[in-house]
Amino acid sequence: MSIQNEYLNGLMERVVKRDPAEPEFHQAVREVLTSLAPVANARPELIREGVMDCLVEPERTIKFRVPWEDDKGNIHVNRGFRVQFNSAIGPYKGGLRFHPSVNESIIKFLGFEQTFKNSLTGLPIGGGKGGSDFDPKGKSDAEVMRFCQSFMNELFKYIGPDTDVPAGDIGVGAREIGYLFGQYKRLSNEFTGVLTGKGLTYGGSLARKEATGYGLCYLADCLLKDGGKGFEGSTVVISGSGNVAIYACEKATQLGGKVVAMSDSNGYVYDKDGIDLPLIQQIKEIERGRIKEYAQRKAGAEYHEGCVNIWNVPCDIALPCATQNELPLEGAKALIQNGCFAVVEGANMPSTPDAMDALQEAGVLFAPSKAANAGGVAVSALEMSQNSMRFSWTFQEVDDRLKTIMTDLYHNAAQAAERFGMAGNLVAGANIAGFLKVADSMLAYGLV
Ligand code: NDP
Ligand code: 2IT
Repeated sequence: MSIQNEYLNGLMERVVKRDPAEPEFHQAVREVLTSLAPVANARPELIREGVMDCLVEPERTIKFRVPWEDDKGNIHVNRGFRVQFNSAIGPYKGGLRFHPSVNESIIKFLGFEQTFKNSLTGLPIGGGKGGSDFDPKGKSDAEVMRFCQSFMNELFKYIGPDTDVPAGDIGVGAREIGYLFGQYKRLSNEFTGVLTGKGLTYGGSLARKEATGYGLCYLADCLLKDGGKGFEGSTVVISGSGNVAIYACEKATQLGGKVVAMSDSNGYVYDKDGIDLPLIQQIKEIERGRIKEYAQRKAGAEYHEGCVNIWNVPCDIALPCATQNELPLEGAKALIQNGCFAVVEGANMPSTPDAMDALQEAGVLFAPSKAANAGGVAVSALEMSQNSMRFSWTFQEVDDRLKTIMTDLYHNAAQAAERFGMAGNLVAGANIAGFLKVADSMLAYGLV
């Protein structure tokens, strides 16, 4: 669909021309500007006052070299990034991704999306993202530690508990956050809530580890109920087997769903009896192994090479929880053909634009990532609050807040879509609701 506002169309062209080699960033911006056209048509001051132009340009991009030494004494040089996208409603907040595919386009798309997602949580957090093309896979703990320390030696100059608060994302979990936090503490001589996703012994929040996956299912539950469906008795397929996928599997199962397939970047496992989550956790969280080992250890389970074929597994509910553009048009068609009635995005931007269009046109209940996976960053913001208070809430307290946040978020996005004549379109609703709070703050500041 083209952008139904002439100015925004021109802006989109300028974004592409300015950074032609950033396809993921263009994809994220095009989706948002398409949704925002009716808002810009109704409120021309947003264009006149420069809000739209500022929205698509990061406040600051930091790019740095990260030299580190492997266990054999060889020196490697990776590239580090932090994109501080928008601080209109709070300190920059967003994860760090360590994956060989990381480049400026990917970090910019993630930082851009984060701005709207964080606004949707209703909490005071701006948008940012960072990472490196470092691959933690196959590295020893000592190598990961040296890399994280070198990364933080540079990053620490630009972050702070009231400035920019990073967290985890792909390839950055509890181990990496520990090394990063330890180095920040050492360099700054301060113990502050500068990172979230910390270990429970040094300022982490209960339920942060579970938050993205749980929040995803809480939002899915609202969407399913509105559509006259539910997890109870449903067959569920979840791509990925990392932090988001594992806790989505746990909550979907608790809510009465049967998860029959999970994946990693090499392939997927199908278990008709329902995924044995403790076995997945043993393989992925403890042994840092590959998902194919599941089929070797679990009677009756099958392993199939090629992660994208997971969408051919018949299911009622699909939860893509691995990475961007992992659900292409062919996958969407297979889901539709097999009677899937809901797709709820756990990963950031997992559906390609044509897949998203096909799912929505077919009447599949669809929740986009910036709404559906906001539970992780929401509990990160609760971790910041607890750190500031030097106090911690119980698991139940955090989980209850998470549930309320996801329920409110769902209704706000649904109402925003309705208000602008797009009832039932959560993609547009999430973009609009996330945008309005940021935009009104930017207007209040004047041109800065
Ligand atoms: P993890 O590193 O814990 O897990 C990532 C999972 O995705 C792994 O199973 C990985 O497989 C798989 N994966 C990664 N790249 C690809 C690829 N190119 N193709 C297929 N599978 C792939 O990361 P998270 O679970 O934290 O993150 C998953 C997604 O959720 C990301 O999009 C992230 O941005 C998003 N997200 C994460 C949040 C969080 O709190 N952690 C919050 C909100 C969103 P393999 O082991 O083979 O690489
Ligand atoms: O994409 C995301 O929202 C995250 N990776 C979590 C960010 C955070 O600051 O907790």
